[in-house]
Amino acid sequence: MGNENVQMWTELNIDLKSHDMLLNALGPAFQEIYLSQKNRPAGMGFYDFVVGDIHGIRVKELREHAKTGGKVVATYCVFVPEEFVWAADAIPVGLCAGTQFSIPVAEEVLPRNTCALIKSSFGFKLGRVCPYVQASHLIVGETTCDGKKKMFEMLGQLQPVYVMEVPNKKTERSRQLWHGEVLAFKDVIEKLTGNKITAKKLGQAIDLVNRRRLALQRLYNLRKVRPVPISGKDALLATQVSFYDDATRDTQMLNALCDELDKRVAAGQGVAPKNAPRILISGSPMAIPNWKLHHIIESTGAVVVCEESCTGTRFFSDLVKPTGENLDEQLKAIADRYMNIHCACFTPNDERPDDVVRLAKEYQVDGVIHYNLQFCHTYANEAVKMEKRLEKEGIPLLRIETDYSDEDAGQLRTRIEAFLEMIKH
Ligand code: BJ8
Repeated sequence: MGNENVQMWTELNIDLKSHDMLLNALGPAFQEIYLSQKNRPAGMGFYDFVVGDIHGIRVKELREHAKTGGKVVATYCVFVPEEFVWAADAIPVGLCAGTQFSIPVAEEVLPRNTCALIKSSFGFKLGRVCPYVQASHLIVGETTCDGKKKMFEMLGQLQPVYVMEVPNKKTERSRQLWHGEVLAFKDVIEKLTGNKITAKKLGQAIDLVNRRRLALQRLYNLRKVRPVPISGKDALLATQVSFYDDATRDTQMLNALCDELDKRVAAGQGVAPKNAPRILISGSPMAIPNWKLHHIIESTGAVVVCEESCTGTRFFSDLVKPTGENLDEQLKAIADRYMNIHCACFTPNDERPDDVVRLAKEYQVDGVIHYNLQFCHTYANEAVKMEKRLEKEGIPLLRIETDYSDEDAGQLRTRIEAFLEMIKH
């Protein structure tokens, strides 16, 4: 198995030496952050296995797909409508970009004052340490934030990249632009794969992705219970894995995990005491292996019960409305669903604070931690609005700005402990 993987990575032009260092760092971190947790659901065994073989079996599946002429389409943002990729018999993969490891090499090219997510993703390509990037036939970017769209220009010099234009406003004109972009994306995928996207195939893909969204909704609904039956870290991991696992298998595993959590709830069994402070995290996405904030919060005795982020509710809250097998209606339903993602890249974006207030109530939270990656101006600016809005609602908020390094871990812990002390009733 080991040798087979090495051969596969060599064929993918991976820098084996750096790659070894990356995997060797991941193992102990996962052990400390995840495997040391007590009272975990047995269903998390699947996710532990996935992380344990993070660049093995799934990459092999992608390669086998490619050997039979199938295509792999990599994405960085939840705006890219994966339904078209599945409908053309290609496989979408949400790329990670959550590690400090790939940042130094990226900083040789990108400005240092770029957010960690952008630097990490670019560094994966430059350093040739990510087999998912290497196995992709097309990377799909988007014009969400300035840092990303300029990085995609540089990435395009190293690998085929297509960029979708995401509007900045939510006006009718913007919706029309987005509708046109969705149509154009369908054409791009048809051209890449040589497969026509029919209404039947698209209907099946809509159903496939909706089922996974429903399974994630089910998992999150279980987190509303007190005591909460699963840790925030574990729920985050299950969500992160959904970005690149096979959608059918992922849905099955999520539902199996939820079946187990149902039993825990019925027995009143939780991962933290009933009175443990419940925290909602709102802000930038957390890609694998970015577990830093959850780990700090949960090792202070609090529990994260919800993430209002693209590795949280923004990923799955809305379904694509099933419309039957009419291609025009399906395209509209897809475009409408994706325009409803309340990313900070929109102006204005008043729906996001509304979402946070609603979620804070639904998940019975004691406080919100607003998380933004350093140098991410859109989320940093929205933090100001969020603070005012939550103050009005009487919901305590702590603003955190950080990156992927561990340098500020002690300082963050102190601030979080003080916040928890303040919100204790
Ligand atoms: S829909 S949140 S996944 S863009 S943190 S790279 S915004 S400077 S990640 Fe995002 Fe799509 Fe929006 Fe979601 Fe830029 Fe900010 Fe970095 Fe960001």
